Amino acid sequence: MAGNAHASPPLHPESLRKFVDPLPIPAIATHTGKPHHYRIEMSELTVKAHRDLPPTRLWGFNSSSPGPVIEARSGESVAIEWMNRLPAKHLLPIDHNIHGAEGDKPEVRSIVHVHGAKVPPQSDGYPEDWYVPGKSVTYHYPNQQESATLWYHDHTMGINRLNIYAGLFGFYLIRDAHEDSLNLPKGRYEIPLAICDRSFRSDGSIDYPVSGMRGSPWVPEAFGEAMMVNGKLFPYLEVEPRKYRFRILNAANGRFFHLSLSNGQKFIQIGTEQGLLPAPDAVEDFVIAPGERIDVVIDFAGYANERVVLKSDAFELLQFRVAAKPVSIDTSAIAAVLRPMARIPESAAVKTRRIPLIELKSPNGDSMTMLIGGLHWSMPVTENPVIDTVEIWELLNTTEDSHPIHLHLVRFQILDRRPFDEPLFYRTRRIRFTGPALPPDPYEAGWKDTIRAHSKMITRIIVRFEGYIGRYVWHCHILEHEDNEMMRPYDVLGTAPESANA
Ligand SMILES: [Cu+2]
Repeated sequence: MAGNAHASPPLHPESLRKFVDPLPIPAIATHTGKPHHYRIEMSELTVKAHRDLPPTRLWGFNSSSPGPVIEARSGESVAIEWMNRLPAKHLLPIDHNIHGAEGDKPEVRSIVHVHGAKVPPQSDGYPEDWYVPGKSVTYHYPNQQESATLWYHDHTMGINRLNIYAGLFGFYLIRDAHEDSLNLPKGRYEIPLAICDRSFRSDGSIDYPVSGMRGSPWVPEAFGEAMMVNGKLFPYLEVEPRKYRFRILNAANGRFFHLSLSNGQKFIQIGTEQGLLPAPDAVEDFVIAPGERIDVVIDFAGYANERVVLKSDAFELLQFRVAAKPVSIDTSAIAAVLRPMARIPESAAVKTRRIPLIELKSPNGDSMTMLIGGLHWSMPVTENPVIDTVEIWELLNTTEDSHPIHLHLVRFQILDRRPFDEPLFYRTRRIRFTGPALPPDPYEAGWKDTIRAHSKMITRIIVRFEGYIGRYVWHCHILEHEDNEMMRPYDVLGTAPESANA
């Protein structure tokens, strides 16, 4: 259903000529003159999403969506002044029934979170710490963590899905000496790819779906038919027949991408969200959920003069045009050992929490909300690990959807996923497993910060809570779920609570 009765008709992306626009490569952010200090401004901008489409109004950072790439070094802190220079009126339909977006709240608000960053709580971008146009905050990022592919995005209570859909996201890369020593492809041979889906109208404007219920536009999922890579529809990239490193981010609100290459060639995976894998791994195809990142090398040597398309099932996303020969000899390497990773033994866990993911439906079967632990955002904190302890969290998914669950502050490892008898659990709260525990997918073998909790399965992760004490959040990264209560605060405590909180 169209958001506006007077709007121009929907655009059918298949009607557009493919691969006529070069892939935009986000600029590296430049500091203010003071080293390690950045000023990043959120504002409205106009882009050409495709050669044959009229200009599109979006929101972005420093006049770009995705925003500029923040490049940080491990162990060197960075300060960023995040300035809200957005207009007073929102680009997309707000649902004032959603908690945190009530009618007494200003329409346009923002707060930026760096996804995957280990930061003190006061710089994490707590969803309720939003501010209005004309204001800014300065956040401090210690970067006391290994090289990794992070990203920044809006996290405002109740309108996060709309702010990100409008374009408020970008890459934040942490590098370190160990990664440098590996001699991976770099410079013009290292390219970030932010993938998302959108709906457009033929006048070039973006369209966000609405429920059709007057006054309650929220929808449980927003999918578009137009696939954007770095802000373009069907772009192409000229490459040399040699190795390239791609940092792939799923920046979509709700779409899972199933990526592969049209020539059947394999990706060489070198990392997950939180850094390098122990060893490279050839992978023919993989699923990447909203919020997840995957770090891969594609070697175009042997494909000179060919066209190779990055696709997600039937959707064509990006065409690589491989040149006849490389400009110079490819001296980059993919080491057999990237970064050793010790498995956290289950015996190290001081506590196991089993947390159900639940969907509430209206009498006519429509999804009303999804909840973590059956609790709303405003209810008291229930997850309160003690700093420097290890816990196992069991995500018991009773819903029909796979939910990408993200914990702020920490990195974790996946133990396994195991199917259970959901109707029995619904009636009696008892667990009866219906199959064996399944190991993580091969491409999930590294440090993660976002994990797909599959339908009717218990997904187990093991986490060491380290870094800082204080209040953080964890949530589903399907943004329509997150905005409508599928997010909970959690506390990292300095010492164990007096009485057991079981
Ligand atoms: Cu979800």
